[in-house]
Amino acid sequence: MPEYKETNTESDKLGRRQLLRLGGLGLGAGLLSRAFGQSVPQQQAGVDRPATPWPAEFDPKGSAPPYPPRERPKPGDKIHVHDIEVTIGIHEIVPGVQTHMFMFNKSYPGPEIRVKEGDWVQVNLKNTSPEFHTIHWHGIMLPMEMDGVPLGTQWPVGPNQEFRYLWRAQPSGTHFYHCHVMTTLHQQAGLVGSLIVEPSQPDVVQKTFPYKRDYTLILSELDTNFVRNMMAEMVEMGTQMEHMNHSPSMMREMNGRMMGWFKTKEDFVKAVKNGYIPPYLASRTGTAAPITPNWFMINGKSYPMTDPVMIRRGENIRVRLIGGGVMPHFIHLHGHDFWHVCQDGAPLASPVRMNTIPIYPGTTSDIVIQGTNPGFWHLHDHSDLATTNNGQHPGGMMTMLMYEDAREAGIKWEEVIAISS
Ligand SMILES: [Cu+2]
Repeated sequence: MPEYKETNTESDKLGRRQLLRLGGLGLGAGLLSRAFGQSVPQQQAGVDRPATPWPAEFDPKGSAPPYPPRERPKPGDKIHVHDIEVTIGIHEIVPGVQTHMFMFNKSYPGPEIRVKEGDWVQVNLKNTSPEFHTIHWHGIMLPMEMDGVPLGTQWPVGPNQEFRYLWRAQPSGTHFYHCHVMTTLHQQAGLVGSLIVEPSQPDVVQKTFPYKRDYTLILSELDTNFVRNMMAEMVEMGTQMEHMNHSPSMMREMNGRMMGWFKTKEDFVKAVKNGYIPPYLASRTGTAAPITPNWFMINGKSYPMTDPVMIRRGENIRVRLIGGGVMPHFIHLHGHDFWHVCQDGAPLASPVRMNTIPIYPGTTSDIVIQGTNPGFWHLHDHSDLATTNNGQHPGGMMTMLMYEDAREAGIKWEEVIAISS
């Protein structure tokens, strides 16, 4: 059992004095110990200690960036270059349901970025949509100027503008990226993708549960009415601007400096006094309407169009779950328990055995599934709402864990795509 080092703080000294006084009243730990027939650890009054000591190897500096975050690449350092273009495209959720969305490289979710810890990553963002965007690197310890917060760390990237992001991939683990302009709207409208930083050497997960295959599952929702209205409003705005000016120069002039901002709080207060109407005082229209998702997706698809997760008997697989939407989800696996091994990219002090794991917006959880029970098993959000397609069961955030060798294991099973139940 690891021992705590004696500290010598003021509260500690006080605690000991108080304990001595209690002892004088005949309420010492020894008496309690005899009463319960076991030893009772001595608590120091006024000192908050966990009942179970933290691991001796615990390092409070463990949350610091592995590399100095403001360092820049040295000559000769290898830089991974990614070109990412934002456009408006059409995405099919299930057959018969297509919707206009923003897209990173014409794909929803955006392409997975997978690099090794310590690698340099340069992303050339090009915006050819008629809206403003940025990219926020969620979970990455980078220089502030690369964090992608519009009017916070950078001017938003306007139509036909470009921005170059450059950062070092750290820390290792499951992360993601998304647009940070009106985050809820733009992320919901398509601008989200996974970002996997692999450790430079096998991590504790790989050592404990050797695996060859890993899967990324981005969980998200979509209110098609809301996104349709937003897109229509935006396209209309673009059309109006074309009417105003038959050359693309007007669009070229639209840049981040045209968005609503003030230099100081005083400027803002003065402007309101002089008649400026902030958006929150304007009548409730468009973007202020409540969002009611009617589609729930894994990697942009709803059941039955979700991709299955494949496994074999005796195999470990790592599944990276990403809360890329605005609602919590409760991912449940049938027929198995799994190990929760990482949270927000970092390995847990000890894996946790469970069969249903909550995934909140903005969080990532890695789980390891072990191939111990051949068959075809449901893997889905346990909230009823999220297993519907436009209000109809079954659908939504649901897929299958499928054993490739189930038939060899003697399982008889007929594949059925259930559309209505
Ligand atoms: Cu955006």
